[in-house]
Amino acid sequence: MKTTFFFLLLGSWLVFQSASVAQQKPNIVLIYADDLGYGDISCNGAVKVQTPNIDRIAKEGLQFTNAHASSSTCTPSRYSLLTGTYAWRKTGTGIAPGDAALLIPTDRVTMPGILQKAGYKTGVVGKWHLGLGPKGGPNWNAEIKPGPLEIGFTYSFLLPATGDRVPCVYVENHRIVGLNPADPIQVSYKEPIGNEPTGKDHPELLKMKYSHGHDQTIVNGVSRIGYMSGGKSARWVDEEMADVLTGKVNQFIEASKNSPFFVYFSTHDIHVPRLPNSRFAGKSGMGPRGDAILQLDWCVGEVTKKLDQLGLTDKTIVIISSDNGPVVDDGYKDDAVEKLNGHTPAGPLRGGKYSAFDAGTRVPFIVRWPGKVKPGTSDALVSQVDLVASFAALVGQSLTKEDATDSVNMIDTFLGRTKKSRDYVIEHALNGTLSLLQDNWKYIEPSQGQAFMKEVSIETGYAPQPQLYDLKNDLGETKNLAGQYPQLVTKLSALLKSIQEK
Ligand code: NG6
Ligand code: CA
Repeated sequence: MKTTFFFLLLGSWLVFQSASVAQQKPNIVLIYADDLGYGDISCNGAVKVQTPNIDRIAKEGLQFTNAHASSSTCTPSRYSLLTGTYAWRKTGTGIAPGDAALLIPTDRVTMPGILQKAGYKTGVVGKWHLGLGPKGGPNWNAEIKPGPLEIGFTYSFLLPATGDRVPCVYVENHRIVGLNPADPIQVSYKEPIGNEPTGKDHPELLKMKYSHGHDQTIVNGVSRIGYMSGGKSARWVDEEMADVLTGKVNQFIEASKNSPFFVYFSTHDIHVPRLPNSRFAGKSGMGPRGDAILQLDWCVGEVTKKLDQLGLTDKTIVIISSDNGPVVDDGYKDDAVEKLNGHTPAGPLRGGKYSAFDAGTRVPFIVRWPGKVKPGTSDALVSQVDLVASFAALVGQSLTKEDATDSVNMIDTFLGRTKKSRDYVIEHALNGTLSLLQDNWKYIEPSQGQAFMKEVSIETGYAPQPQLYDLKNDLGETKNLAGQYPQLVTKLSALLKSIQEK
């Protein structure tokens, strides 16, 4: 009798234990938009364009006002996001060409690797832009590896680089999708390959003209960065991309619904070339850039609808963010400038994509976990580089001192249990300039470089002298207070230096 009672007690304790462990393993859906500015969504104040699906997640979740990507361009932000280390510590992690080798060493602890170890199915769908294959780049006609599957993902469906870079094909796990071996694909970033027309020589063949760069091989009526030939049956159709990627995300969720899963949905929107589906074309009144925002919002709606249908909403953390700030003309004549219609992609912030000013990295950041994360807003200073250590803590994985060295466990802040800020946040700009944010202060280190990028019409924030801004009273970084607070400049630049030398 006594023994039966003991085993009953033990049994219910075990059930309780496994239930609480299971609770610690929510699914994670990370929707990472491309070039989406702080002010590009209606829940952050946009009025010319509406994003009801993103707004719903914001309303049901926690909306951050001071969250940062690690860099104001894509490759370094993504490198930091997935490894928990600053990309600027490693050379060759700037905007990657489409034939770059895998940038993340396969022995590195990564976000998907940690989650995989904790029993998660881990998928990546969408823009990769972190290189593929061994030194020298991949053999596109054979097995393409190492890649995401070698750094912790169990499934991948990728645009190898970006929408505006060749090769314009999808890579699923180790293979190009739909490649006909009789029509092998060749890629070069050095010289023309094959005899396919380029935008430069045949502008009459273009359905969307380029404004700067982007004048090489024409695919689907759009000239790209880089040359490619062959692989005709495998080429993507830009107007179908959002549907294809969202479909793959939802298939992955469906197939993984019984185990905890992590999906990194790296959208193509709203990067150039902006060629949204005909369902969205012309709908925003702001040209393709606004239409691409509508399309992105639709993607968010489809994925969250899928979670609802499968009864997974309460068991799933949804995060929506962006890899860097906004740009209006990023190389194609797509009416984005002409039809901006008073819309402010950066909201109240100065600068944009590429820049050291805050619009470069301060991006939308929303966390929803019904019943666990209290809806509201948080003005805590946070960085995407901390998601690695924070997810590790969430799922009970330990990190050694050598792992994810720049990542700090901020899970309580991300889940809204506290509004505690990170001690400091570092931002990286296109030319390598670093800035340090601490409390209400922002220090931008001196650097050489043009103050204004004419082609994209963006203020960079580069200056030969140190800059110091009080973001609490001057969010738009208009008054350089470095001369007024020399001691603070010395302190913040010393802190930055010590972190650089770490
Ligand atoms: C720039 C491209 C720009 C974009 C960017 C990368 C030109 C002139 N400009 O070099 O169009 O592709 O790289 O964007 O080629 S990111 O979001 O992937 O960082
Ligand atoms: Ca980007």
